[in-house]
Amino acid sequence: MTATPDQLAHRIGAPRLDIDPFSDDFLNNPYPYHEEIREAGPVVWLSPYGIWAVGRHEHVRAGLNDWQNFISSAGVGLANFRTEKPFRPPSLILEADPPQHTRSRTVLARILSPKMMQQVRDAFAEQAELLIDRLVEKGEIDAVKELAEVYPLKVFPDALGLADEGRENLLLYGNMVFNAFGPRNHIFQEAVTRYEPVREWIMNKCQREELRPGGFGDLIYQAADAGEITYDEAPMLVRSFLSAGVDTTVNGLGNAIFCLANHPEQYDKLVATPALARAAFEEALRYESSVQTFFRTVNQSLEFAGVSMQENDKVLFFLAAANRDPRQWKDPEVFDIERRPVGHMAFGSGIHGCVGQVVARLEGELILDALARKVKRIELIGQPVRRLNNTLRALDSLPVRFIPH
Ligand code: OVM
Repeated sequence: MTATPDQLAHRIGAPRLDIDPFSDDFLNNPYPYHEEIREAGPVVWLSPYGIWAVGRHEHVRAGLNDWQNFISSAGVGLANFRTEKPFRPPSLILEADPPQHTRSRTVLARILSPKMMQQVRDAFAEQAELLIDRLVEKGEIDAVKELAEVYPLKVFPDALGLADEGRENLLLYGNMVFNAFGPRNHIFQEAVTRYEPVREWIMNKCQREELRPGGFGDLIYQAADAGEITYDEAPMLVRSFLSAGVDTTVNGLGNAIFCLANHPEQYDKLVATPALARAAFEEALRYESSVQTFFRTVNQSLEFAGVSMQENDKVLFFLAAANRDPRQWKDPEVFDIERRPVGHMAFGSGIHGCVGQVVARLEGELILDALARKVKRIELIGQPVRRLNNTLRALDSLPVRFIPH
């Protein structure tokens, strides 16, 4: 985005920071930078990309709830689809505004409903039991490779109705999709290189023949049968499940176990009261948000928090910074599973708020509940290794020992 001197003059009212939110340094430890952005002002100009950054809870929430002014159809990454070619055909839900967004969302929200969660709950619970039993038996494990990646790759594709073969390709796809919301930096390039060989596999899995009748994927095609969406839209909405349904929960679980391993007194509370499983997962989402950021695009020139923004400006909303904003949370740097962090931004907010959050919460609850009942103590036995991603807070490895009751 190139701004004229005149446009830049408008921006003098806002603080400017020379921070690259997609640098290795930022992504390794974003929290000091989040604080800098929050404390500089409600809206900050990030000069390396010529974008706005919003890090305070009140303003992240307000921006995400104003879908008419902060639109998604021009992309929710750094690229502006009005002027740059999207790296893949835009999502019909994430990268869409009403009325298209509403039609897509209605179908996906019905499939991912609380009622549907009752139907899959027993199957999801059984897999959590089996997995944690197996890992307790093993003792020393990598909680990312053997737990956080394994569980979502089992239960979610099962519910979608995908065959077993090649499911690990979904990790490469999710990793690439979430990197593509950032710039074309080395992290993105490496993700694309790893994804390239599985591109055909992913696209093929969006076809009806690949999806077990009655599964979440087939239910999208049934919505097309009923005339709610077109047959062209159905595979694209299956693609949304494949894009957003795995890497998000993988990192939600990985981050939750990371938090509990680093805060043994909190894990003790969970063991004493396994019914805290759902609350513990929620607090981990606040404290280490899997999805750290999303962009919006300014539809028409406007004022936001006293700052003039121009049509087509990109605005980066820091969900994870909002989740540690001291204006919103008491002792935000304290991980406390009894906090009940209502209003956290980890699932976004407004019409684009995560449509799959009931699935994510179910997975989080069932894994943490099984852990609490079967594992007395989680010991870190090696250095956790980060996986840098332009959007996700992710781990590559988390070596732990599970001490059984
Ligand atoms: C989609 C999509 C992709 C990534 C994330 C997401 C968090 C949605 O393709 O619709 O939501």
